Amino acid sequence: MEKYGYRFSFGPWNIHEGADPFGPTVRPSVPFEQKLQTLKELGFDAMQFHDDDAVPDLDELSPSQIEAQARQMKARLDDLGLVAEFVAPRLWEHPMTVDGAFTANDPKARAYALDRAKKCADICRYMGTDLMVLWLAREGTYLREAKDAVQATHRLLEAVNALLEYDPRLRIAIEPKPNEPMDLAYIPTIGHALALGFRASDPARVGTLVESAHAVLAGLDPADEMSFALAFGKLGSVHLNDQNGLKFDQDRSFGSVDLRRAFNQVRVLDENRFWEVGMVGLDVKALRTQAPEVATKHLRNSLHTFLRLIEVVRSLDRQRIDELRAARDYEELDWLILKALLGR
Ligand code: GLO
Ligand code: MG
Repeated sequence: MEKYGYRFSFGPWNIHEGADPFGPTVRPSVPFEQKLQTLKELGFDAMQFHDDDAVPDLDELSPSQIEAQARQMKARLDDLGLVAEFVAPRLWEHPMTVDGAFTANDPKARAYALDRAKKCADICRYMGTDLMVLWLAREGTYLREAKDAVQATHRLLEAVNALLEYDPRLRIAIEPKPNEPMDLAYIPTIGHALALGFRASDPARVGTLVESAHAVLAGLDPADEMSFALAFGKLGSVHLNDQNGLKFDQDRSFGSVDLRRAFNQVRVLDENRFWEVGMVGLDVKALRTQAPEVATKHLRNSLHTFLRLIEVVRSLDRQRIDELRAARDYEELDWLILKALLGR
């Protein structure tokens, strides 16, 4: 398979049991080892990890036990010729993080969050990656008056700085999302994430991760969000997927809802040589109604849609596009793009 220099990843959560807020799981859990095999078979290069995907129940383990398990996972990846793209602290499921992690009002909850994130930094190191993704899932509130948003912003900055100081080689990519699980999220867009990063103690080590669906949920265009981060050299990774309007986070297969929106993400990434910068993560989930035997096809579809769109992007007549821009003939430019997407 020609991958045009790109490397691709997904996380264990992208082979999913299909539970939603109103119903139980509909597919059996797939053992991690089988997910790794699927990743390999589908032609992906890297696995994304939550800290406890790599080291289950890490809250119960000693530092040396954490190290041993993380190194064991790294060895398993090595065997298969795979790598870990990043490790993300799962700061949204523990009882201590019910009201937020770094922005909780309770100092004990904040201390737990920082301690857990430091363990995650250790796991990153043992797993051979310098990248930590911070999806700030519960950093927000359901009730605006329940937290001080200015103070919360300072607390997020302090947490980022504490992690940068804890591990001088660590890089952080902040993954913003405007809602879900929280109603009112404090870092809803790439602009917010970038602003926080620029104020950090070592801004060069703080970037962002754009997820397509999260941009759409914020009423923004993912390609523009990526462009904004790319303009500052701050796009560390992407979570490509798709989203059918302003609803719950759907994690639909890349390009399956709005092919032109997908095309523009690929175009922006390719025009900016993203293959030299980071990996292409596919944060997609199979539809709830899919039977287990076919519930990995969303990963295949997303990867192949990306690759086909690379071909479309690279086939564009750049000179013609420049002429049409200069002539302000946008209808003709529109037609050029549509013809490319339609295949003739
Ligand atoms: C959920 C997020 C989630 C994160 C993952 C890595 O909406 O997109 O999938 O990307 O947990 O932190
Ligand atoms: Mg994501």
